Amino acid sequence: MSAMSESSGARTREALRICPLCEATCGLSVTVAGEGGQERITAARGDRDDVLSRGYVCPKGALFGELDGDPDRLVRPLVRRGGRLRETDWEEAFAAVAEGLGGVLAAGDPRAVGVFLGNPNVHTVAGALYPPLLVKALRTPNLFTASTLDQMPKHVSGGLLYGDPLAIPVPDLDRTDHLLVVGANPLESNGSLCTAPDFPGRLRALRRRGGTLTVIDPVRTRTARLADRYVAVRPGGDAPLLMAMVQVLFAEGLTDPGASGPHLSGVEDVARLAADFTPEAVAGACGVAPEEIRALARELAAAGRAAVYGRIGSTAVAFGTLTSWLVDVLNALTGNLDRPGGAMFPLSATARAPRPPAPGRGFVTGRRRSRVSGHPEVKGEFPAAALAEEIETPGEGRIRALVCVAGNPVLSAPDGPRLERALGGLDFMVAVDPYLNETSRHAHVVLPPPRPSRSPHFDFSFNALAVRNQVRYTRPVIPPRAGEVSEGEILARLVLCASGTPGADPESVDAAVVRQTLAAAVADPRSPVHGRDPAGLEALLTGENGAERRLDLMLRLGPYGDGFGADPEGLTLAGLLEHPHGIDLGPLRPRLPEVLRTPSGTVELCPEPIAADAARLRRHLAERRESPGALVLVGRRHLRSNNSWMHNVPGLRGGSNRCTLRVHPDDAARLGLADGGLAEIRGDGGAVRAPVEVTGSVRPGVVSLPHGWGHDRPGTRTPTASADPGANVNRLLDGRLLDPLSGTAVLNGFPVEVAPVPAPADVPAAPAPDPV
Ligand SMILES: Nc1nc2c(c(=O)[nH]1)N[C@H]1C(S)=C(S)[C@@H](COP(=O)(O)OP(=O)(O)OC[C@H]3O[C@@H](n4cnc5c(=O)[nH]c(N)nc54)[C@H](O)[C@@H]3O)O[C@H]1N2
Ligand SMILES: Nc1nc2c(c(=O)[nH]1)N[C@H]1C(S)=C(S)[C@@H](COP(=O)(O)OP(=O)(O)OC[C@H]3O[C@@H](n4cnc5c(=O)[nH]c(N)nc54)[C@H](O)[C@@H]3O)O[C@H]1N2
Ligand code: SF4
Ligand SMILES: [Mo]
Repeated sequence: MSAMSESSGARTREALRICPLCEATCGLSVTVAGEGGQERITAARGDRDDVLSRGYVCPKGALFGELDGDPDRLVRPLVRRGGRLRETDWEEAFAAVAEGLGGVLAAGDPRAVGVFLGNPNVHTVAGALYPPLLVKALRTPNLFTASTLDQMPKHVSGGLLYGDPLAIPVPDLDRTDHLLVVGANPLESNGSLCTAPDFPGRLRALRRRGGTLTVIDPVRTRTARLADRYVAVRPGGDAPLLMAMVQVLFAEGLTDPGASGPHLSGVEDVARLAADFTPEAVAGACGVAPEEIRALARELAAAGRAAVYGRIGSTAVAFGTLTSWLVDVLNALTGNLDRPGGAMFPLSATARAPRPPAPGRGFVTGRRRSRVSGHPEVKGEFPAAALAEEIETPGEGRIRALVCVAGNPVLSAPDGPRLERALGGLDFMVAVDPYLNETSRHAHVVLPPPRPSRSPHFDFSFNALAVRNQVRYTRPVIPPRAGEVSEGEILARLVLCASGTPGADPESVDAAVVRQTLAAAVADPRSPVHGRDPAGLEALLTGENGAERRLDLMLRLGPYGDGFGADPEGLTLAGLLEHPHGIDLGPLRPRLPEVLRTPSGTVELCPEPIAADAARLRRHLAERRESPGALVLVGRRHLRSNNSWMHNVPGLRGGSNRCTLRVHPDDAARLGLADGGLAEIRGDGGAVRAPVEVTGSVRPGVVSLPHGWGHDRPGTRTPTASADPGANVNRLLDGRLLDPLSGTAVLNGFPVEVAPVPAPADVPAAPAPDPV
């Protein structure tokens, strides 16, 4: 796996590392130069032998070394003393956490500690293994994550349909004949909730084999330009549009659930629910002509194997849960749910081993309510948009301390300025983050994880969303420096602080999980280790540290595992390490009814909360007023970036990767906006300014502004990002617009007003003094 060479006098070696920078999880082959503590990555290429990515790499992955080696990354912890953050050693930093967190916890109200978990947690080993333990140890109801800025609607719809919020079908990209994309731009994002390295190549392959691609998006994106049919929907118009497609399928007798039919219940209820959403009734709201809606439905029904796939433009919208549900309903009604070439459930190597189908407890939300606005809990979380008010609003149960792991909510969540004020007023905040940025600058302690090259990689989340079952693991490419603390250890030590035992051995956190898991497994008659001695099994685990032993445990008890000898051919960590390019576990296979955990044991196609939300949609359509000239804003992503944290890497800046406001020429002319001029954008939450880019790619009435910008705050240490800070789009929001079923912020399709900012030369000069 790692070959040494001496070229031009410099000592280099090659090593493998799964790319952690987006959901595609490409295998990289990296060149490591230097020696000892000075080793660094000097090049990154696609690993041609990787079982999933087969050599693919995107421009971002190719710059893995530059990102990894960013000199502005923190290498030592920071502790606030006398109002200022200063570098210190790990012992002092953890002591400060124990004191700060301990002080708040000592008052006896677990609600006083909030937790925010950001997106990179799904890209790290530590982020998968420790945050659940941290939340449990804190016993706090105040958990907030990036999910309520993103895919929470998909969890709710999966929870209601299948009884398991983690049951998310993915399009079987390589075998489908027809892909209908709703609000996703994989040519920029590289795919999401669908792990598929070289997504663009897979779309081209679909077209080469005679398949068709349809894209529904208010913006004619690079993905849309590949499509056979492009539908310029009004932002937020997908719920009525897809509802009308369902209506057409029933009205024209085009439904045929196929092999999944026997597992569906509530089909007739869906027919009744959709009956009055005719294409004519929704055309105004979604901005799509009735004939085009009928064509979309007919093409979907006529395609041999088809998949409907929705992403952020279908989730972070006002009817996000309803739209996410409709995506799966369309797949089910056309016989494409759970069939090859349709939308399928991957089976990852660390998932629970399949069990005979059995009714489950189903999925409920609202077991608790948030203190200030009464938002229902969803999957144990409250809306990220409600974090600021939970800190700011006085009274019992107020959040006084925050643990923020891999999150930058000041930029990524609505109403950043309010959140900044709130964070500034906390009694204690600890951030686990490699950067001193807009959010971590408010912390009392910042704990930086090692660079990705010095961290292990396993895709606990994305293997369960991949278009092919496979498993890969990479150990740190470069051994940790002396005194460097792995992110696993950082988080384990936070768990210990939360448990009131800050001095305990961090490995004891993993050992406790291993013991608990084994105790449950040996007591379970369906487990391959039923009746065995747990201490004997624990002794069989391999791995260099607690995190690796937990991975070994999950692999061995998982669907492909060796069951501790029950299947000698099965997976173990040791076996996986012998396959540095990964192990292919085959194409996706049908999994109904085994995935189902609903009370009825069926796919409950028309759950009550969804029916109630359809009534909200009906009211929304009835009350809708056309106001000429009204503008709504949508987001966008750029290939060489990722959310808020890659703007400090010079190689990933410039070109079209800019924070500009894209405006249709008609709107630009009407509003007096010039290409390259400055615009002021106003929303309910505030105003920002950005340069205008006039382009016919956006639908009239729609403007597009990317998120993750706004690096103009004082006290950060990201000089490259701050040199050209861009505007924080989320300042435009006041945090009140949410999809009510999931608590997800409406980040797409919210109203704004746009006006030109006169260039200095255009400002009328002050009247000249009277010539006397
Ligand atoms: N208007 C608008 N807002 C949006 C979106 C949108 O489309 N429009 N998209 C939303 C979406 S989909 C998401 S997922 C969120 C993301 O929201 P966040 O998760 O809050 O933001 P990120 O920019 O992903 O930054 C996460 C933080 O993790 C740090 N980090 C990077 N690598 C690591 C690591 O290995 N370990 C640790 N501990 N930290 C690390 C970074 O420095 C950064 O501070 O933003 C959301 N916000
Ligand atoms: N390069 C890069 N890759 C990324 C990220 C990144 O920031 N940069 N972020 C990662 C993350 S955290 C995520 S969640 C994924 C997101 O992955 P994607 O969802 O594929 O990301 P976007 O490129 O934002 O595409 C969303 C599309 O939805 C469209 N849209 C907006 N509103 C609506 C609407 O109402 N209806 C419809 N039909 N479409 C609408 C937008 O115009 C946009 O083209 O990307 C991931 N990958
Ligand atoms: S597509 Fe994503 S995972 Fe693959 S190289 Fe690019 S950033 Fe890395
Ligand atoms: Mo996301």
